[in-house]
Amino acid sequence: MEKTVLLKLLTILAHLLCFVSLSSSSAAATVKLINASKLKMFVDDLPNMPKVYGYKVVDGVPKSKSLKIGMFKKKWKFHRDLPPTTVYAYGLNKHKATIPGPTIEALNGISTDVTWQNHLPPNHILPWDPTIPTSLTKTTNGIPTVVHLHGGIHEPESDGNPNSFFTAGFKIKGPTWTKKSYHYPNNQHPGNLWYHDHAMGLTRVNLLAGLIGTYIIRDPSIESTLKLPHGNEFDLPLMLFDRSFKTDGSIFMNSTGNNPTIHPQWQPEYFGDAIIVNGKAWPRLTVRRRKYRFRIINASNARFFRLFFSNGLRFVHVASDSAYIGKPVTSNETLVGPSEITDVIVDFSESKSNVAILRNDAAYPYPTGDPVDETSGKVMKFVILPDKEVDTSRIPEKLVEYPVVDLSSVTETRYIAMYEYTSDIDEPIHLYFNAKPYEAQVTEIAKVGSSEVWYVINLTDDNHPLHIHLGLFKVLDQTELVKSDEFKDCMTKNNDAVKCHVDEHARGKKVKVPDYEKGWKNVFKMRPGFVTKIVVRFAYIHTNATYGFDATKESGYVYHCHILDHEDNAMMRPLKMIK
Ligand SMILES: *[C@@H]1O[C@H](CO)[C@@H](O)[C@H](O)[C@H]1NC(C)=O
Ligand SMILES: *[C@@H]1O[C@H](CO)[C@@H](O)[C@H](O)[C@H]1NC(C)=O
Ligand SMILES: *[C@@H]1O[C@H](CO)[C@@H](O)[C@H](O)[C@H]1NC(C)=O
Ligand SMILES: *[C@@H]1O[C@H](CO)[C@@H](O)[C@H](O)[C@H]1NC(C)=O
Ligand SMILES: *[C@@H]1O[C@H](CO)[C@@H](O)[C@H](O)[C@H]1NC(C)=O
Ligand SMILES: CC(=O)N[C@H]1CO[C@H](CO)[C@@H](O)[C@@H]1O
Ligand SMILES: [Cu+2]
Repeated sequence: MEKTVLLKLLTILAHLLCFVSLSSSSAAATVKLINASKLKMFVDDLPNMPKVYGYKVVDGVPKSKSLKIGMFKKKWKFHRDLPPTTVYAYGLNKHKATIPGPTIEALNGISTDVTWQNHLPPNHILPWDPTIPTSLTKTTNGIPTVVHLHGGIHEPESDGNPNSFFTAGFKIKGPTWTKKSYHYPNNQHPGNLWYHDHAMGLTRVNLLAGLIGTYIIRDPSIESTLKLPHGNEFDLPLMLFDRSFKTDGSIFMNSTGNNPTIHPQWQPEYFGDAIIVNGKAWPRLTVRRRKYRFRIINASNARFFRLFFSNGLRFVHVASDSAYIGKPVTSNETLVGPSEITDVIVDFSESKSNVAILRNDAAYPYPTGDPVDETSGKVMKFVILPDKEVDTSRIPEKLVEYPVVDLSSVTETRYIAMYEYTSDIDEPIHLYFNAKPYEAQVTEIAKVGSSEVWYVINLTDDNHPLHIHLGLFKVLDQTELVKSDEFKDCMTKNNDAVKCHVDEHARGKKVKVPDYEKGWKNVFKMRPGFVTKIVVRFAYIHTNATYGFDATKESGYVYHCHILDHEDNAMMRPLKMIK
């Protein structure tokens, strides 16, 4: 605790020191931006990110493995006609580092240890903000980083707590830092995870700079019988994000806050005008006339994607976030919130044309913001070879059924209200859960092995993707608030959902949860003006077993909004486990 107080004092001191130089440099900057719509689309091939195996095979038997993965500052070409961009990239070495980083392949039951090494020079390439709760207090001391494996079920010391950050060579370590090498047991259900930076107050800029990558856990005993498309050619992660660029190729992030007298740099939502897939702007992929599996990860700071194909091809959902769903669900479009993962089969043999454009029509901010234009409305192009192929992969009738949660076993009910605070000029200053900053004493204390019901009450105008570390959840229902202004007034005064009679206000229209999102999730889009009821499980969902590690240790876990700009300021709260 004392360390945290000290850190806060240092932060305040740093504000005083940094404010002048940072704000004057941002005011002086006259940036020349690239108009993304002038970049020719579909000229770069979709990269297939390098694979790194989190296990080794000895005499035919898979065994645990230790990896060293670094973070490097380097140049990256996002588009044929863009100058090389300075980025931060994960990789086995600087030369091999990519954006996104290598895809880590792990096996169920075989643990992977990763020493994440920071090789970043001291000055950040993007405008951070010293006035939000942050791990970066001076421009010259190194860039704090810490890796979170999103969707992972592992001990707190390996969870990448925002205050477990470290700079190059582990020179500066955050107050909750405990170890260099992270241990991922991989004992969970098979599925899609991703790793990304999580440093306090820097998540949005560290990810924007490129610190993201895919992590897949496979379980051959379950997946081999499904016979879904597999192998390097037919089973591909697609990591989507949006970025804006300056004419010199550097990433553009506005360095003037929307409330500059309060936060000189922080803006509530980052949107870029170029849509990037696996590190290339509007790439193309030549595909065979057969089925493919795409693990689509939305790694943008704030952009939602509602994806559909220009030629009517459909998505067959097999999983959402990290877990298989019970049965495949077919849809013509799919909405992916920040950090959500959708896992789909696309059968190109059903295509009537030889070209399919993957498009996006989600407004930004979602759902009430601006419509997309021709530029942000396109994602990538598939060129479909003319000859139909023999395809031995299939879409089974049943996928993977997990034990159902017995709602009578729920031991705790919580109300999680989302608040946004605005300034005199009606611009957001910060956002909190339950009117509490991150540093306020932990209020969400859950029992290992238990199930809880959370009512998530969205009192803001935005859709916030809620992400819970460690636990998985199912969305039970979404109900609109009636007399919502009266309710919001009461909540603003009392911050007490029971006293404000949430049950009498949660009586409006119900919005159906799409079938493909009815499985176990770790992120869900919380609609504005709605109460979303979820059941959270703190145990393995596939066996119902409790964790084989001590989840009760410090630094505990967190839950947060996955719009990174919100998470950083500070729509995030601690989550503590007890026995
Ligand atoms: C970018 O270029 C397009 C097409 O030429 C034009 O319609 C649009 O207004 C430009 N956008 C900006 C921000 O200059
Ligand atoms: C940056 O943000 C400020 C404050 O919101 C705004 O006035 C300015 O136009 C923005 N600059 C660019 C280049 O978008
Ligand atoms: C990605 O997530 C962001 C933030 O939640 C969201 O705004 C955007 O629509 C998502 N995009 C896709 C393609 O899912
Ligand atoms: C998808 O189907 C729904 C319902 O049939 C329809 O309302 C929607 O317009 C379709 N979307 C696209 C992109 O075709
Ligand atoms: C899973 O475990 C919990 C807690 O021990 C128990 O209440 C629940 O009934 C179990 N569910 C199944 C499907 O076994
Ligand atoms: C867009 C929207 O529905 N906004 C609502 C969010 O919730 C608050 C409180 O219930 C309402 O006041 C907003 O109108
Ligand atoms: Cu996360």
